[in-house]
Amino acid sequence: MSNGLKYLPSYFDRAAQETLVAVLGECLAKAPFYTPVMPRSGRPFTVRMSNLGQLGWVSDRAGYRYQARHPETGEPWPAIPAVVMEVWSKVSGYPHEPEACLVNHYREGAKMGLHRDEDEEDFSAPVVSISLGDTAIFRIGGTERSGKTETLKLASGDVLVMGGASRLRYHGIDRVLTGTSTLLREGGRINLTLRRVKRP
Ligand code: MD6
Ligand code: FE
Repeated sequence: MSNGLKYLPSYFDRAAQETLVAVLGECLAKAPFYTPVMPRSGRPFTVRMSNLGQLGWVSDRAGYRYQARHPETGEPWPAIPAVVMEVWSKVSGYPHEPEACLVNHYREGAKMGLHRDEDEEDFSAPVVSISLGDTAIFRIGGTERSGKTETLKLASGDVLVMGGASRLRYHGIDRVLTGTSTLLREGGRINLTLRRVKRP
């Protein structure tokens, strides 16, 4: 595909997904999910978040930004595990490492509004996303909010790369289909998005 959108269904088989969940569990024990709030309004997200890497994406009343520490524990984010870094080096086509891995957790009813990932300095790097657990309905449009959109189902083990002309397309999660995966003990969905934040 020349538009920079790469959908890699079943990139991870079940065994690899289980490994990822175990590794993530260790990271999340150190950097627990928390509930971010929207800038200005302070309205809570329905998605819970954590981060891995040198920088983590956060949202609070002051705005959206990347920062080196967990907003609640004050600790640096855990390192991005090697198995996750490996995905970036295999699929990103970008010669520098990502500094950030946002971890989104969707429980029953959680969703994510249409947005663009635009808090990074370097849009020449793609965003690489890994889905685990219940299937999500992912909505993707164009580079204008008003453009027409289409949907894609993201299932457990799928990888999606948004780069090139697709790097700044609007996208979001309409809903998560409860009970479609047995991967996560507590159910729900986890999504990892790997980002290069700073210009190399
Ligand atoms: C999610 N994903 O799948 C939310 N962003 O839960 C994203 O917001 C996203 O999947 C940039 C590139 C790929 C993505
Ligand atoms: Fe996004």
